[in-house]
Amino acid sequence: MVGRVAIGPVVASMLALLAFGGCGGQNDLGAPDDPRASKDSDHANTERVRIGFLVKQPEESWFQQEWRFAQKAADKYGFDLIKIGATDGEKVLAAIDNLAAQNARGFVICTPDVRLGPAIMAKANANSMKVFSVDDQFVGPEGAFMDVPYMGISARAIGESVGRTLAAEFKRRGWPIEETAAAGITFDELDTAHERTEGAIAGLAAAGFPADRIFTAPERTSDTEGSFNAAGTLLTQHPEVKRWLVFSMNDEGVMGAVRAMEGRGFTANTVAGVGIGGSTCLTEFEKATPSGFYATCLISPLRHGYETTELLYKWIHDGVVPPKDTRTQGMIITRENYKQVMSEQGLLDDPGRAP
Ligand code: FCA
Repeated sequence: MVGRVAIGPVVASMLALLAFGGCGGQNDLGAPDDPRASKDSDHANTERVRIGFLVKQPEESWFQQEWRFAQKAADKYGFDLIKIGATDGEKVLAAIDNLAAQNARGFVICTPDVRLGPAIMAKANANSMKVFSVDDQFVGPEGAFMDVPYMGISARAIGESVGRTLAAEFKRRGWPIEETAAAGITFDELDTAHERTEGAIAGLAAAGFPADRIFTAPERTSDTEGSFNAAGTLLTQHPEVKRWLVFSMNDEGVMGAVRAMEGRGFTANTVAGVGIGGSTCLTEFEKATPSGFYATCLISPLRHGYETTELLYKWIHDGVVPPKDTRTQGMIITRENYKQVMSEQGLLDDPGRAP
């Protein structure tokens, strides 16, 4: 279902981008930047706007892609974009101070810890900055999501499409169930991650894959190394499994598990992993010989990078309040079709796509 309905909104957003194209510069007044300039809203239309974009894992391709598309919005509308890798709470708060000193009017953020939400908002409000949260949603002191504009993926539906894809691959390959299990590398402290892997489990189950053949292992960090370690534990616990289906919260989570399985002699014939992302997995798809990384659910760094920054800019510059909660969709891609789909989605339009 995700695959079928995904094209619409993404194409629509790209058409919207085209429709806006060519009118860049209307707000580029070319005034020299003065860090001492007033942040008074009366001045909103006479200063060049400066916006931050903070990400929790600057080494991850997904976040580099978000930055790349955010820069496109900055270039189009003529504002300054300040990209900051903020990998822990201390760095986030220091980055906000730094942005305030540079007279930035707001920032987009994927926070390294969703529970920093109240501290981030307190500091932003003290500096009259507007905030747009992306990917990971702020959690307030009572554990509820905070009322801050947010764009995230449709985590549950995307997870379900991963589960269905794994189940279909299991059937297509004719693997005997008694030799097969599914490995889910989980990161339950983050809601969007929990929803993705729970969705994958539900998708597998809905397609008839037995629940008692699904094993999960928590990763300590949501990167390839964290997943590699979590999968190592799982493999030690289940030496009887001869064929693995793999899912996780992102491409890194699947890739780490696939690497751990390769280290124990598993190959593309005995592992089928389906990620979520579409950036990190490219090296897998580009390999001459297929690996156990079979597919991914492509999500949109274009929307998460460009649109969030554009909405924040319009909020700051034009007073247009952004939508509170936007969930983007995904579509399954494999090494067979990724080039075509990604170029249709405007994701392969620059050489060196992961800057
Ligand atoms: C989270 C994950 C990233 C990416 C993003 C959309 O922030 O950590 O890998 O999947 O959601």
